[in-house]
Amino acid sequence: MELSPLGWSDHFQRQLTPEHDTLTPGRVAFRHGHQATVLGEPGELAALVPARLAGGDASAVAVGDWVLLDPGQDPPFVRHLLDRRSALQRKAAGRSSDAQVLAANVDLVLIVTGLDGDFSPRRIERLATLAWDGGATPVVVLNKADLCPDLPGCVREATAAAPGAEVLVATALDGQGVDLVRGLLPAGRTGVLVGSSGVGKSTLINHLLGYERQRTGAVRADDGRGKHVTTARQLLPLPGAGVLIDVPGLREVGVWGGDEGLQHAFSDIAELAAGCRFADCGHAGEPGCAVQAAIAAGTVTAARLASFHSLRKELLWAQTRHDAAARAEYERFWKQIHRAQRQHKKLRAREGR
Ligand SMILES: Nc1nc2c(ncn2[C@@H]2O[C@H](COP(=O)(O)OP(=O)(O)O)[C@@H](O)[C@H]2O)c(=O)[nH]1
Ligand SMILES: [Mg+2]
Ligand SMILES: [Zn+2]
Repeated sequence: MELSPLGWSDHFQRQLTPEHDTLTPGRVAFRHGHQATVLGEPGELAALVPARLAGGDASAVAVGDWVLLDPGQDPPFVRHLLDRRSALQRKAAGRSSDAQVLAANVDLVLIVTGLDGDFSPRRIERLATLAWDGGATPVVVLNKADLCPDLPGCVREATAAAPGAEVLVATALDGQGVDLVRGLLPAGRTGVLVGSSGVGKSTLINHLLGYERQRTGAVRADDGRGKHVTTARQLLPLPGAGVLIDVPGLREVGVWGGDEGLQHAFSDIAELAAGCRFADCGHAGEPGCAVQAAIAAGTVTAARLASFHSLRKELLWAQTRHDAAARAEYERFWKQIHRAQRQHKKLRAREGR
């Protein structure tokens, strides 16, 4: 198996030193605890992951990682985890402030939504924030177009929810739109599929692979969701194209990371904010707010601004757990909101409203 179609690049080559001469690079296609499936020049290998790389946090081996294997051992042993060039990460479950890597070294995050009731611009915003934050580019895939009564309306909403992202329309059931997805993933590129269960990810994957690799779930008539068909996170090389990482059933996903992802995912609001009268405008009712003006003019929805505020709050909160500077920023954020609310009230009182 050649490495470059799998995503091997200078970024990884540069990390090799002479002491690594006896080791073999490979890409992690699957991991369960200490066991991993690694794709490399010899083909597909079952490898062992040592305890220090087998935890649940960002320092552990994740699907999509490049590792160096010791082929002298049986089974081959993972010796090194090479530095990632990007990663789709979410906040780890529970009270922990750690990140969990869903997919490593990804170019594109394909946000798949079904147009049969699953469609939610708010979820698209959340996933786009994670994508930008991880150094990847989001792409929105609107699937089940056959079931959508207002396709142009949904495309418009999705486009507004993810500025800078391509929006594709597909009916994976009969293969429509599959070529558009394949076109985004030439050899060497990596895409990760995310979305709720039942939106058609496995159907799309089967088309891209050209055979029925994955079971697909029938939709329950009562709630429009797919039956629970559990599969694990895994990396799949596409014939004649790049690789795809499947992250099944991602319903709850906590944002994690810095502010850049959010600024990118809400670039329209960030740009408008430059025109607000106050440099630290919280867009919460201050006078001369360009964002509120855009809402009044109908170019930005109030729901989108609310989503921006709540993701920002969530992000800052996650950061406060391990970072005093972020805690100060969090407090500043709330002070600003409260000040804006007070100003707003005063203004209204003065205007006799
Ligand atoms: N009507 C319609 N159904 C689809 C489409 N794509 C997938 N489905 C169906 O939706 C259900 C869930 O699909 P599946 O690929 O298992 O979703 P996953 O959970 O995201 O992997 C299956 O019954 C599919 O046949 C589509 O474009 N249109
Ligand atoms: Mg599936
Ligand atoms: Zn403002």
